[in-house]
Amino acid sequence: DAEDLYLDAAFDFVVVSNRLPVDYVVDAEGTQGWRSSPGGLVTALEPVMREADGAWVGWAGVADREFEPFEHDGISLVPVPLSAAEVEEYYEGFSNDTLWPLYHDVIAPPSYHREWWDAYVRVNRRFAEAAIRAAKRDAVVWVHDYQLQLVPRMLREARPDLVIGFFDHIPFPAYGIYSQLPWRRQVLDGLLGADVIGFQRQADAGNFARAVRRVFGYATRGSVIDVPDESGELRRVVARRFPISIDTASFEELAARPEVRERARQIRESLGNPKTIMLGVDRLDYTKGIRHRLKAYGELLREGRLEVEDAILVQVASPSRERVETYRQLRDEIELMVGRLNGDYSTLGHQAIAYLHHGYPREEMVALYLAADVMLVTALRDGMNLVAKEYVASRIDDDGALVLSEFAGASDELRQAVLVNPHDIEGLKDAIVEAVHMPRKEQSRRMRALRRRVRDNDVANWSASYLETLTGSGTIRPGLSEQ
Ligand code: GDG
Repeated sequence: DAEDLYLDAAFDFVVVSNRLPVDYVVDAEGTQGWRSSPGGLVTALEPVMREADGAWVGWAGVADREFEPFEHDGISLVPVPLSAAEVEEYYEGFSNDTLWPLYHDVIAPPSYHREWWDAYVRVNRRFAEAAIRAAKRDAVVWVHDYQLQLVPRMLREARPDLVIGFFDHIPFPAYGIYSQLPWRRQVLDGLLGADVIGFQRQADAGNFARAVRRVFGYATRGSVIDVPDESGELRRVVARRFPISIDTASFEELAARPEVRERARQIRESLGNPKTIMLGVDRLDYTKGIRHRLKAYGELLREGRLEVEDAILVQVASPSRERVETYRQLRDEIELMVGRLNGDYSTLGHQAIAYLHHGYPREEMVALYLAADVMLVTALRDGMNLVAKEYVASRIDDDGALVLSEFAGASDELRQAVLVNPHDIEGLKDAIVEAVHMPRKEQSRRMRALRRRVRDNDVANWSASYLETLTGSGTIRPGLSEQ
């Protein structure tokens, strides 16, 4: 009964993402609780959530556990349960071993398994149902990322009253690659249930529109796609770029704190105050181009264009998706390379690479950004790459140099970085050397322009501009779709 759908609905604004912005923690005494996992998305959406009576639907990160909806830090959270088998098939399998490699231009071979697809459909339905129960009549529902591409269509079918948004955080590949997906039709159809489909780059939106033309033959005009409903009537779907960003002010604030600056000085000192500290910060993922970076750095040492007495590479590789085989292999390869390079080039007094397979608190990350003269972002494919923006935002003294892959979405905006094609190892080496020797004046000219960019487009601008396109205004108002 349609009215039943609204029975426990309480919210005008519902965000749906694979993970809730909290972690479940049990301390030494066995006390259970929730800890915020601060990310850009929460920061951006928190104010909207509070103002608009919002809720967040997502998995709590613990398999085989059911949690009741609860409130944390003033945000209503609606947990969606996943079984251990679903985590394996929907999350590690279809999301991270099918879609992730496929959408990143098959840097690693995607695996296609029909059982994984079945689990993906089932879990997407569960997320959709949770959102349907949470959303008031005419509410705005904003679905995030590649794990939940079927949710927009499921929402529309059950609840045509809703305003439905989707944002894709990762690239959308060219049709020649996308067309490998055995379920290419269903996924496109799932996305087309949304009113607005947001992408990081114009290129992603273009790839999506082309796929829609090829698979369905629908007409597209610029960012508008005309999607016929069952009665043949055309519904207008917008697919365009909304480049995501960071909470710039909070990075600037951290970078100005005396204790963070002191920590940056300590880091430099503990590394022996070298002339140049180079830094890489990535989840340990094959899309990030860590191998290419290490290869280029090793050759520069071999050729004597860099010396371990003057330079060190600090590589933070935060643990990621460790139950997926490709990621285990990658870790072995990277650690073999690091071991070889250190064996070949380190001296008793000077290390070639400081390799850290850890996650760090935000303050420590900013201290590292402040300590680094050169930041290396060499992704082979990356939706945006927030690390590049965080480095820039933290450089409040307008110095330092950013080497940035043109295959990261961030390169559309951060034009004053030293842009590289990481596949071109000679070019990458030249870019690193250029960044290392960049005169202070030029660093400052470039960094000022880069910083202006991340200040002008911070994450609050991003969400406001998305929601404005979705709702016709920046705020969520009840009864919107009736207007
Ligand atoms: C996906 C897309 C897109 C990393 N290690 C630590 C740590 N981090 C933080 C970074 C940054 C975030 O994680 C990583 O964001 P990225 O954008 O660089 O990359 P993905 O994780 O692949 O994110 C990407 C993004 O979604 C947003 O749409 O830009 O393209 O792939 O914020 O700082 N943070 C802390 N300790 C760590 O050790 N505190």
